[in-house]
Amino acid sequence: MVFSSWSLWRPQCGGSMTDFSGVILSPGFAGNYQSSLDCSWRVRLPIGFGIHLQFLNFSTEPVHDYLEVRSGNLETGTVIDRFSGPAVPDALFSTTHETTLFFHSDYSQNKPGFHVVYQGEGRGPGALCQSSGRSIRQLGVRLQTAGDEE
Ligand SMILES: [Ca+2]
Repeated sequence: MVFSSWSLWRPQCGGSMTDFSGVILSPGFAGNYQSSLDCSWRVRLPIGFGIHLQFLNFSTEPVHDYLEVRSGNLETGTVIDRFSGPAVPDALFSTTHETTLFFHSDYSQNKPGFHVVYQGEGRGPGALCQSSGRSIRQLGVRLQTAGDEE
């Protein structure tokens, strides 16, 4: 029993999560991660939910090893932020219902890596209306600008 729950929680290189809360650990945490890793963890929640990310531990080789937080999936998502070095990043909120964490390490100098917890949070119908209202306004401005140029 103890052995099976340990293997369940053993840090892995990447994963796919749909739970409303969870833990993301660099491979081998709290020992050092390995060299030459490219791991991605994807969190998918229902539309209308974002996730809070909280960094409990963070340490990578500066510049060469880094953790990226991307909105959407690995292929088409945009990078929200990239973290590297010894400083523990501040908590952040990803507003998209799908968020990907991507970790890269190069060929040398490994560190303990990271321990991140996430928690889903509904943005509510008010938040959704607000963001669509903003895109309509932006569209209006673009149309107006295009008209002025003609
Ligand atoms: Ca390295």
